[in-house]
Amino acid sequence: MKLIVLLMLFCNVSSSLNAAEFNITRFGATPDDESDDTTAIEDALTACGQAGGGTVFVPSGTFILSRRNSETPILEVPPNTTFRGEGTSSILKFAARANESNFWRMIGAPVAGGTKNVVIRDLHLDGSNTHPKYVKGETPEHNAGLWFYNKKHVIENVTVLNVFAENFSGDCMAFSYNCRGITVRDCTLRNFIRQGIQMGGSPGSRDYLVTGCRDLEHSVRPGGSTIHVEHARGLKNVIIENNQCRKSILAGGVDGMIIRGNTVTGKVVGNSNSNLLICDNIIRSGGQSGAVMQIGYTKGLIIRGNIVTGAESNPTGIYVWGNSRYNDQPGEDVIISDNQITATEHAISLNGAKSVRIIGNVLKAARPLLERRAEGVVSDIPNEDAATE
Ligand SMILES: [Ca+2]
Repeated sequence: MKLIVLLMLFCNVSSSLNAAEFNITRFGATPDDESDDTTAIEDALTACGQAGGGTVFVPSGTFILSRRNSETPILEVPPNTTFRGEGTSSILKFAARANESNFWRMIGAPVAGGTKNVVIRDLHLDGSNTHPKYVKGETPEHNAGLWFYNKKHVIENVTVLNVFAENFSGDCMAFSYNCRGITVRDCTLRNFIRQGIQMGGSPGSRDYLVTGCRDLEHSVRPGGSTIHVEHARGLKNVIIENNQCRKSILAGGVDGMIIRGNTVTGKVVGNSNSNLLICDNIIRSGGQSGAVMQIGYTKGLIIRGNIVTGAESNPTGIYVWGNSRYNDQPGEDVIISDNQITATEHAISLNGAKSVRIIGNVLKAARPLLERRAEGVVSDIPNEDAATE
């Protein structure tokens, strides 16, 4: 204990000269053994917070983490902190009993006060999940790698860079209440039972960027999407760009969203967005049912320059819909242009849509355009190829 105090003092002194570094092994963390390292890493983060910020360093090796008694993040990253390792050799891993209980959340913001100016990088997070798929009541679906969520305090300016997160029975990474300015860049995901990257929000949440991320081949059955926005609650300005997704992108409830340049094996689905641009993506059906791209209740929608390829199971390429008894917003102010769409039945299907312009698409389908409950459709598809039902 004396040693730890001395080291903390040393770190405090050195922080006045340059950003202090807090190596978790100097706080008692031991790599590659059975001993639990939770307290040691907590102490390193606490010392960094008390110093006003700095770098908490995780050297190569496997360090074991366990849940405490609460549902809060196990490791709380204080403001002005870089939490970093050396890459995939720096492993933070849940104890095996994570498989038997819920609410293990590895890294997040302090419950008291939130956080800001945080970088999490060059780490390998392992949730130790051995459940092969989601089974209600059995799979601990709230065990996550990153979990940034705070009901009372703001979480601002968080960058996650080059993190490999795998084997989580819930989400690999999750951002929700009170998050602002979130960047997830060049991260790799594998074996999530729920979502790869889950984004939600609350009033005031804004400015999320997910780019350069991918999921590797899974040896469990993911129940969710590679990238997912749900319970957005007023979230504004989300960019999902240049990711490689083996599962779908599902994104709803956002005002101001760009889904651009992604390669998706699965679907692109979104409901109740406004001001949504979906462009330059390559979307190939993963064999699910329904349309390959399916966008509902959206005002202000541009779908441009995508390559959309359906399988036998996806009779429709792009489906724009709205105006139901649950939500009277039609798909409104829509431009569908310059896409290449291949589908067994309909390339483009409108159902509950208003003010739609369809131009310059290359369509390979039994019927290029199906219109139902649609008004104000301007299309360059010859009349004899369009159908109204
Ligand atoms: Ca250890």
